Amino acid sequence: MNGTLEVVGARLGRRRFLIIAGATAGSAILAACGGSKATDTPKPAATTAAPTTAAPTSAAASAAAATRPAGSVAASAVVSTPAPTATTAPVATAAASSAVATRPAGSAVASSVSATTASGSAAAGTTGGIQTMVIEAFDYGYKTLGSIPGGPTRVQMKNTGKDLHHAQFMLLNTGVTPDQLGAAFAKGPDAAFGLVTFPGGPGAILPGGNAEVILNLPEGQYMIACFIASADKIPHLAKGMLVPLKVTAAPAVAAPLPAVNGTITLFDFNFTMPDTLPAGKSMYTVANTGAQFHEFSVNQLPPGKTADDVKAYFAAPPSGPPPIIPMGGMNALTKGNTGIVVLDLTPGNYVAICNVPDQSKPNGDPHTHLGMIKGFTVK
Ligand SMILES: [Cu+2]
Repeated sequence: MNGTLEVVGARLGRRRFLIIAGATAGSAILAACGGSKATDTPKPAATTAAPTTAAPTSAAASAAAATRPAGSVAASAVVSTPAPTATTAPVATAAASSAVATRPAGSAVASSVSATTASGSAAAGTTGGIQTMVIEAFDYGYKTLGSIPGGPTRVQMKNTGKDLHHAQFMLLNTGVTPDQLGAAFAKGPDAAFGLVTFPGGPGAILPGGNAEVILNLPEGQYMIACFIASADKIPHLAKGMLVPLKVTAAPAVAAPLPAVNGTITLFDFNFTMPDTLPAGKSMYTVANTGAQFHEFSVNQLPPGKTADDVKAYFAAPPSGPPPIIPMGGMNALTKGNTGIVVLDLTPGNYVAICNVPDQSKPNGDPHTHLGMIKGFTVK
């Protein structure tokens, strides 16, 4: 078991790590710079063809833009005993059911998922006709639903831990089970990422923060993972932050997606986006048109720091904390996929970065080394 962890840690440890001073906790957080890794393995067309989010419509603009409540339905208790070989978390019997899926710290990635009850931490409801899925990320696991219907889903992640966390959704290729994916992760990212596609997810957010995205989830077996590593350089997914999510058939009539402020495009290797985003609540469609998978990580710059400082930091071996404050964003999207990032930013200077590794070669450098750092202003 330790050997398994060492393998995972060693693989991810090859990449650069960055130290982020937690604005809330005030303590240093060591986070993996390399967020994820993929091989060039062709994926079945069935799992790669469908974009996760259709073009937004303007019909539901006012309804969706104005509200962001937590799940409005209280979570009811679902008592489950730990399942030794569970491949899925307990199926929610109703939208109000919730589950906690974690593993003990130090357990192998491939070990089984135990599920116990949650109370109020995970809930489902609807907002503007779109269902809401609440994820609590803690040190080290997620409290969230084990099963949701497909279709447009507002995913709200709150970080109640002391570490930096995100929630990367992964859609398993047809026939791949969560246990198989867990076993692949134990061999390293290369083995695992050939088994999935990426539909996005809430980006990295500091302790106490919230990150939100809207994903149009097709039916299938998913897993949610945190690739960020702590000071011990072990990615959080090896500490319990790798949990299954079953997405069942979407309702016959899908809820309309909300209107957005615009589109942010990810490509090999940069971002096409406005130079200025509005302060306060805004929503952007994030589309990956590149060949590789990419993320849109939103980071505020501390006073006096510039995007060039961030570029200089990533261009050299990391020394000390990078001049960035993680503020959410959209986690990795496979080519052709889109999602909506929900932002609530204060005025200031920011950078969008992509920490996903270069997939054109084994153990490629993060895209931050290939130019995927773009400054923008919020006002
Ligand atoms: Cu990228």
